[in-house]
Amino acid sequence: MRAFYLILGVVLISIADSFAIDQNAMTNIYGRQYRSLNGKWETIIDVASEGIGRRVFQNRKPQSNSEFFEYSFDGGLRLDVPGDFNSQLPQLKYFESSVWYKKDVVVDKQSDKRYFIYFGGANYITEVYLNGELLGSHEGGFTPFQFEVTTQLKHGDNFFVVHVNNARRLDGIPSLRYDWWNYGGITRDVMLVETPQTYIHDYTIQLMPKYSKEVEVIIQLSGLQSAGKSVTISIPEVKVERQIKTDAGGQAKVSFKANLNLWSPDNPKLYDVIISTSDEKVHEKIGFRTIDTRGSEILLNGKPIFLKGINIHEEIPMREGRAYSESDAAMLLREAQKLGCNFIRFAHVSPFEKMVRMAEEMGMLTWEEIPAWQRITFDNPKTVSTGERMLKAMIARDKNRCGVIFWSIANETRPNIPGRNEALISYVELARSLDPTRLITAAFDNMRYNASTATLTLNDPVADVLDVVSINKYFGWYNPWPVSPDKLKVEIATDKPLIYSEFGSESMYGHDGDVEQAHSWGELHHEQLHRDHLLLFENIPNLRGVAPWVLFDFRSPSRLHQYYQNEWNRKGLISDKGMYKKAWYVMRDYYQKK
Ligand code: GCB
Repeated sequence: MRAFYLILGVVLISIADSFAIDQNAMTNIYGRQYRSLNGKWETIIDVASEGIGRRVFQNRKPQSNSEFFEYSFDGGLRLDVPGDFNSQLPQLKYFESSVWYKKDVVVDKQSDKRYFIYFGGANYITEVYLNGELLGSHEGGFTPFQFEVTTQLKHGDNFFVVHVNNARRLDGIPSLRYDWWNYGGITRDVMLVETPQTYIHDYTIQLMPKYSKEVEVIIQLSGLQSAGKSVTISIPEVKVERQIKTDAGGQAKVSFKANLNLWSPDNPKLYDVIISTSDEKVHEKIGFRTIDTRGSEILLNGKPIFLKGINIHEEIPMREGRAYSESDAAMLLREAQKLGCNFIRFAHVSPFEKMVRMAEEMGMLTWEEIPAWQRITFDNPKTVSTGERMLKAMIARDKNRCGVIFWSIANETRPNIPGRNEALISYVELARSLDPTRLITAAFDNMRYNASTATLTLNDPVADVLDVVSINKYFGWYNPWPVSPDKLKVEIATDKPLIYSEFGSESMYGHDGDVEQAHSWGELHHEQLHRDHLLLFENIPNLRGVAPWVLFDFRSPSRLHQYYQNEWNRKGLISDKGMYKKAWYVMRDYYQKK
């Protein structure tokens, strides 16, 4: 009897475990058996968030003459998914509240399968309902999530209702203020995923850190049969095939040496990797490289590298909407390529998965960030754990992308924000424990200028624990040059690699202005400012990468100059209409010579 309860206990614990795992998104969604739920969804715009009280998610219809419901999706606005709602209708441009989405789905349900609804991303708080019942909720605009629907899904007719609210929140990440458009809604792909009863939930396949030829593989199954199951990993091109058995927790680990042609910007080689069990086969293109630091060098596959970078927002300026499709990714990434970049800082988020994959195929090294932008309420434990979840989800989704070399834990947060140092240091530790194969960084703007020595320094406990320190400084724009650029010394984290992760100024394409006047919003001043920074860069011994702010002019409601800005941040090297500004040529020439 005791043995029976013991076994029952183990079974219950593993069910609970697998349930917990399943709420985190499975890896490599595009390699799964799924049905896209993209397309038109019926919607209700709900400015005052009345829909919860009215139980809109039940989608009820009157059954008697006296019955009525003060809501209905029928005959209403239909919005595109994926796609932010703000850019789909002029009236929604400034909308920051609730939208209800509904989709009818007919399912041929198989009794030997499990089913999940998967969201690539929705901004900012999302509640998902199936056939009138709440499945769960998710906070955060830029990371994927899923809910298992195996028991709730019916054979035949079903309806999903999704409530997305993009109101700014003091306790959110980002918080109330940030310098980009708050595009809300179901902004990324949605799919209904079908898996076997025990399925391959997650796997990590990467070269071990430090210049090494050892590939480490960790595979996690989910389901009642996940213990003691055989799993095979193979890379046919290099004749690797290993069969391993999962442990009691459904995890299998193996490492092996392989003669791999390493991925790099000049050689973006990816291999077809296959993970399989008796029930399932998942394919993915994976590349192998190592990224390390040695003193102030960044080493890619053991060799020093300089990062010729650019900052990119997840926005298509010509459409004035959030980027989400392969053609959007191709447009943005090709422009980075034309500029001569080998490196992209995805600011300030983890962008949609197809963009990260395409960047890797093109040989771009990339930086992903959680949107911990400037003032975050780090003294609120709820906010700190939201950031942790974002970091985990970002790493979980893209840990097999060799192109991603940096996880960034924050942008321009200040040490005097209560709780900030403890929270960020804990994020660094968390990121390292989850992923030892990448470098951890953050961008700082709290540098001090010492006039007597003409030196810029940084004193920040968070910088001390990073692999690579990154600085954002707008000399010639927010701060006048304190001395001429060639006289300025930068002594920041001198024993580590330093990245100049933002610099720039605003200009209107086609308007020359006065080279001396920032307030002329002219291209001549913008161009000269970039030239001046190139002089400064020559003096920074540990500089290992630069990234101008920013590739395209982008929309931001906090830009209030009615003539030159009119809700646009004009720091793009390329205008909102796609025209190259003079500063673009300065950077293109610099990158060609580097
Ligand atoms: C920054 C921020 C970035 C802004 C930029 C600006 O330091 O990191 O998000 O858009 O400056 O233009 O002020």
